[in-house]
Amino acid sequence: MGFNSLKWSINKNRLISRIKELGQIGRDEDNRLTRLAVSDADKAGRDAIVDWMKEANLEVIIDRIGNVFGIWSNDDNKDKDPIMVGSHIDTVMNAGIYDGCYGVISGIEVIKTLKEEGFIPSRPIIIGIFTNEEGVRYQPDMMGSLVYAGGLSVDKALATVGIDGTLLGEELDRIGYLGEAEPGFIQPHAYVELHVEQGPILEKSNTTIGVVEGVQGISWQRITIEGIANHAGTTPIDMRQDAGIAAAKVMTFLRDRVKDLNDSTVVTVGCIEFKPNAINVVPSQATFTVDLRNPDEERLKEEEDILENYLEELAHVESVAISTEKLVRFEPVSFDENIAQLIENSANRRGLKSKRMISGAGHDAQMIARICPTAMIFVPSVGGISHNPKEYTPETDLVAGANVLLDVIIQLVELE
Ligand code: HGY
Ligand code: MN
Ligand code: MN
Repeated sequence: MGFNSLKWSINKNRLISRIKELGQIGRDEDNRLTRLAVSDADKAGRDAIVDWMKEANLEVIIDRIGNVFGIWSNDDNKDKDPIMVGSHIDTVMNAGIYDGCYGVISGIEVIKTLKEEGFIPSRPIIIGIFTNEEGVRYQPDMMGSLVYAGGLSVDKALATVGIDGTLLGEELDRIGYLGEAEPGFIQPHAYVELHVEQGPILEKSNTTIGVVEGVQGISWQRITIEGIANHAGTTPIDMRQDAGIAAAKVMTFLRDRVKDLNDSTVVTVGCIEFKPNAINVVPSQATFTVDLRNPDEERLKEEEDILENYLEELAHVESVAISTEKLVRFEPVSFDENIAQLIENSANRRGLKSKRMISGAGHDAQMIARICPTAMIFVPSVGGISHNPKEYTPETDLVAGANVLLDVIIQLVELE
């Protein structure tokens, strides 16, 4: 490698100030950060990132699903497959400022640093923002990267109706990010995503760098339970067809089962809605989501089957009708060992403790791994907290992670 990049470091003040600046975009009157995919707040965040891409003299291309790419290429290297870094800037409700944003801003920072150091890459380097990684407003999650990787047709994705009844394609057009490039228009030579861990593993082991070897499988489904509305005061308990109680039984069944399993299965019921949702009416309908995850595909399938059997039995016991709708199903993915090595070597050279691990959270890298060698770099989340305004990573760790990304990009570019 012609450059002793070990001495190179990204510009800490620029990195931290941009993370904080982006973290202010999309706050409500109570100062809560919510930048749901393809919302006005998302537009404002995208506009800020595009400004930083242009300030870095990158060519900006937007594809049909609204993925945004900043491209650094020259006449000598423009015909070679690029090294891509990226992540997302859409958030959940009342979010932290690091999830996704850290990886995007670090990607621009790495390019800025390489330019300032006079580095001339033998391959183009691209920084990408993928649309709708969170999947809160429109499902599935990791939508933009899934479309980019060919796992979902762009027309089907654009026709997605959100939880607020809006059409994704219309919203993309409204915020000015309905691009023209065909998703997948550039075949990356490799993809690296830098992200906060969002869990407790690195902090608990007092480790700075996570060398992420893969992502666990994800199963999202919506369950609807139909009972019969009745009077809360006059209806004896044994005459009720109570959708609410049936839903509560599913939730406690799942939690107790996973707790007893005490393995790597996790389950979450994050959304629930009763109808008619009145204090003195036995619920006629309960609709809720189940997020099941496991790093082992066979085990994840097993848990899905066990839930399906439980629902069949519960319908009889509670005299209710139960239907399910599959929302998302991603198998576990394994990342590229060579890139994992590069991450580990960089951490070692920089005197940073590193640890191999699997990601509990879904990421765009999970999708891009379908089309090119891919890996992820994690830095610790204090208290393992994420999807929460208390999400926090110390500045020293943010800088360390971005410097490891810098090293890995240089080496990927230099390796033939
Ligand atoms: O659900 C996830 O793991 C990611 O935050 N979209
Ligand atoms: Mn994320
Ligand atoms: Mn997230």
